[in-house]
Amino acid sequence: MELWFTERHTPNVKFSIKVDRQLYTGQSEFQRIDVFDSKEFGRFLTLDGYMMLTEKDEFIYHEMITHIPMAVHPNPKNILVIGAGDGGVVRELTRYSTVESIDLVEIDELVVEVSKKYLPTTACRLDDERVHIFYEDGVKFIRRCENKYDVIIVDSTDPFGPGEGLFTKEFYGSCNKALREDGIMVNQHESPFYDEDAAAMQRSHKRIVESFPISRVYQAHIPTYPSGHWLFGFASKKYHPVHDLNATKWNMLGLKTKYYNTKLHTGAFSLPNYVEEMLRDVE
Ligand code: AG3
Repeated sequence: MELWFTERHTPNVKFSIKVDRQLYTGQSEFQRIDVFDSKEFGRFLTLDGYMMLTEKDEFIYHEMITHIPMAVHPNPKNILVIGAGDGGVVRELTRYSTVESIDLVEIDELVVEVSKKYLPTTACRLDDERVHIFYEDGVKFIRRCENKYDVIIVDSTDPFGPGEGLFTKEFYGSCNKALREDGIMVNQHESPFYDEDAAAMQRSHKRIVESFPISRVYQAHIPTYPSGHWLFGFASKKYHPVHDLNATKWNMLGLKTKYYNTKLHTGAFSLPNYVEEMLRDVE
């Protein structure tokens, strides 16, 4: 018997991974949570049937969403992470000894529990004493924050279901207010490739451009997400993602990364023409 996980990437395209074993399935108040094991990608986590991470390629996503803002901000001490209950972003953040506090706001406590149990390679630093976990809707949490954070990382699901609010104008406005005057926000920005994802990515970019003085988009290839071509948003009040990168300083930290490096940092902001055009259309 063959067992396969399939995510529909468009009405006409499916992506499948052969499954060895299903390790967990459960329904929380918010979503269906599954963990599978596979030969090709190791363990992987899906929410409502959408791929969140696999052990094989999560390093690309987590390093790119974390180290880009951390290398640009000259002194990031107070960090807010929204979503990210799998612990991947926190794992990368805790590697910086200069970070003083990490507030993790995850709407679904069960995602954290399941990740701790079945995904020890990502959920391995959630017990760090600098980490404070709040089980709450990020949209509501951030309304109460003002001038508090140096970096905000929005590690959301797609813009429907529990993560929908994390793509709204109101939310980006709250992020701006929650950041200090030189703060940076980075978010998971969908893909430019398939029509529906591209439309979501344009909507999101438009709202961020309206909410921040500096807003650029960068890319990475993530094999298990739709089309494999994925974008992140970099929004900031003061720092430019490329001109304000202090590569020497970051390299002096001596962090060993598998994907991110400071040359790739600069390159990641150079986008294909069709993507630049889509962004320009909404700027
Ligand atoms: N965040 C979800 C990225 C979107 C994936 N979309 C999809 N498969 N349709 C990933 C969380 C990792 N910490």
